[in-house]
Amino acid sequence: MPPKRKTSGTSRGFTTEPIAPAQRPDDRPVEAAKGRLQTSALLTTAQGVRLPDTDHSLKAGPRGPSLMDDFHLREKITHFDHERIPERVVHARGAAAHGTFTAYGNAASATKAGFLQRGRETPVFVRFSTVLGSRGSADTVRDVRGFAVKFYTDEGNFDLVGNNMPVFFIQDGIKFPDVIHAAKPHPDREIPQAQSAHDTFWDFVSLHTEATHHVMWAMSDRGIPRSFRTMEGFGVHTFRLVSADGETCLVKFHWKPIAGVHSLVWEEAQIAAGVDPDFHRRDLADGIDAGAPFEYELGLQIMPDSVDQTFEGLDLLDPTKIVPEELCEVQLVGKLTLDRNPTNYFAETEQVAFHTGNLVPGIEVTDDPLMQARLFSYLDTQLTRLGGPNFTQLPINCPHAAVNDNLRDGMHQTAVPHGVAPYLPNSLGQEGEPVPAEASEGAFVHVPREVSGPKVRESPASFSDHFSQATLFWASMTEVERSHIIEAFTFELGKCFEQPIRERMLGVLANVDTDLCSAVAKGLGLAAPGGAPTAAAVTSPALSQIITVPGPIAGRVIGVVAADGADLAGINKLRRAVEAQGAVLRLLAPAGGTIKTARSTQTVERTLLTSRSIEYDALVVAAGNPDLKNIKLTVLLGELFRHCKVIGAWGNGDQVLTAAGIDTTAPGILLAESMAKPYTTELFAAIGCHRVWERAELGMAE
Ligand code: HDD
Repeated sequence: MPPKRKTSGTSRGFTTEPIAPAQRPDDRPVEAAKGRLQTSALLTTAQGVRLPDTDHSLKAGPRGPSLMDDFHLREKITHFDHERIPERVVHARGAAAHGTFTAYGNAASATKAGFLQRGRETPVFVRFSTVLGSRGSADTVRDVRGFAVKFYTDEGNFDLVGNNMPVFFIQDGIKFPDVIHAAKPHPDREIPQAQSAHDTFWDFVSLHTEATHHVMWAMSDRGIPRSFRTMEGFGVHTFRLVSADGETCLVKFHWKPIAGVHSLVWEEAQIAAGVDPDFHRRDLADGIDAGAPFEYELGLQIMPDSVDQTFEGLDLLDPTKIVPEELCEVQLVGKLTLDRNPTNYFAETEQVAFHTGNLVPGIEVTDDPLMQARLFSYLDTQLTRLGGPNFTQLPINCPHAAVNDNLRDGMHQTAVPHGVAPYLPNSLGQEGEPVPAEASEGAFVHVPREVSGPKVRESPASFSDHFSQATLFWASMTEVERSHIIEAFTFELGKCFEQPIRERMLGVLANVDTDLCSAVAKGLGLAAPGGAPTAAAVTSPALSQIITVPGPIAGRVIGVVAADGADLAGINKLRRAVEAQGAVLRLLAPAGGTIKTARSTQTVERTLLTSRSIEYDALVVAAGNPDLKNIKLTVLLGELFRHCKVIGAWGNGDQVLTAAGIDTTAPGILLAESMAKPYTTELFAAIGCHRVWERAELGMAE
């Protein structure tokens, strides 16, 4: 019997006190963000007892033993001992930001989801991550990047827990522990950290050929993004959208970065892993602080909800397959802007809990067997990681929609529920008691779908095509990108010790493309096996990330090399132009302090000792110090040159380039008489193309 609908109460109130608004992430004022306890102006214990001293333990005399009496010492040390929680079993290293999603409204006919209705603004929290490394590992390792978005919608939280690659290693979630065991460090010595370049990973991949398409992405430049700002994101699985009148369609989610899709080169990634392991995390926080938000558009590939759930012959339930954009357009339906850094890493970035089952009316999952296993895993893992079932009460996980559940008790319960009958129906009918919602009141009502079939442990026959899209990916790459893929496979397999694993993997590559296989085999000094690659029927140019039309340069870093006597007026002019683009100029000099001329002074932001080339998207030598010569500067410029980055100079700055051995006639070396508008226009256009790939094509670089 449905419970009675009651609006007014009886003598004993019965409500679950909704989480206080001040605890919610969007409207959390500074006070609440600091946490419940941080309200006293004076130092206290956790119990609120004021403390006179926190530097000396209570002892029997200055040289005597510490006393059990010292409640402050015991509380302080005990709390410290328990500061860490288990890191995520995968995606342990991450960085996050707050922001807003604004819907364009053109998805409204496909889904009733409120946050996709025209003009609707929804607060979001986005966590980017690497998959394999521990919490303290380096950002720039070759790996998949997580791209997890929590939408705090009016209808409840919706989590889009995606990656920066549109396909996955495996087709069935039951293999997830296996692929992760294979990819994580070896269990005996716990090495290598945050790397896929080792035997067990390639053993798994070569034995589970469904991973082939995925490793093509991972070995491509997508595995080493330049910035979270320059990564695409993908929901990977096919989802089902439900419209207001009950019509359904199948959909793939995409995030398209406004800044374009750009990557590091492998040597940069390796240098950064040592020189600045926080490279991506720093870039995210600094970029937001500098007023250059991270921006993406949400795209949908909308396909008919057919009985067999295929599109143009592609099985939409197979997470190792993409739907090429050329076959189904990505329609842009809203904009994501990340513009606020977290206040506290642990409280927000570490404690945020995503779950693929956090859905809102209008968005449902499909029967993709990878997704089905995920629906179990995410909630389950938080019980260990966050210590119990009440993690939704943590401010970062707390919905912004009103909550009235009948969930009670458990570890870390912070709500104080009222009433005596937390069950439905009940005959006590008290004020605030929840009643089930009607569909017209926004209830999540699953689309009724027939489900039938024999109980079997099998995959559909369509899942056995493991190579055609790996070949499509390879065929869609430019020459430069292909050379990077060859190098990556050769590097990774070159780090394997077991010859049979290398040979088996070459056998896999032989089924993708003969040239790829023979180039990798050559690099390994092995014979290329024969295979049976099917020629790619079509290519998908959208998969390539090499561009010739300049994109925006917001968030890019331009270094300017100078010393005392440099053209400071020119530097100022350049700085103003750079900042107008949302980019950053960093003044780099042989020593710290200031650079002086007779008329002005500028503060040095980096020295040759504290700087490496990975920090800069371009480096320009100012006029005024033609004699500047320094081995560190030579290395810096040499790396920028080899990594196909823009290098420039004005006035007599070109003499510094020549002294450092830079061929000033090479592509992407931009020289000017003086710092003026035509030069900055040329400079920004070159940086907007990300790299000067002609240098690689001419064999001058990389
Ligand atoms: Fe997962 C975390 C993305 C398959 C089990 N996953 C996690 C995160 C991302 C993804 C971005 C980090 C979330 C955060 O920042 O907190 N995972 C994916 C994608 C997948 C995928 C795009 C395939 C399309 N995952 C997958 C499978 C399983 C899991 C098949 C298990 C059956 N994933 C987990 C997990 C994690 C997780 C163990 C670890 C920490 C967490 O959930 O909260 O439950």
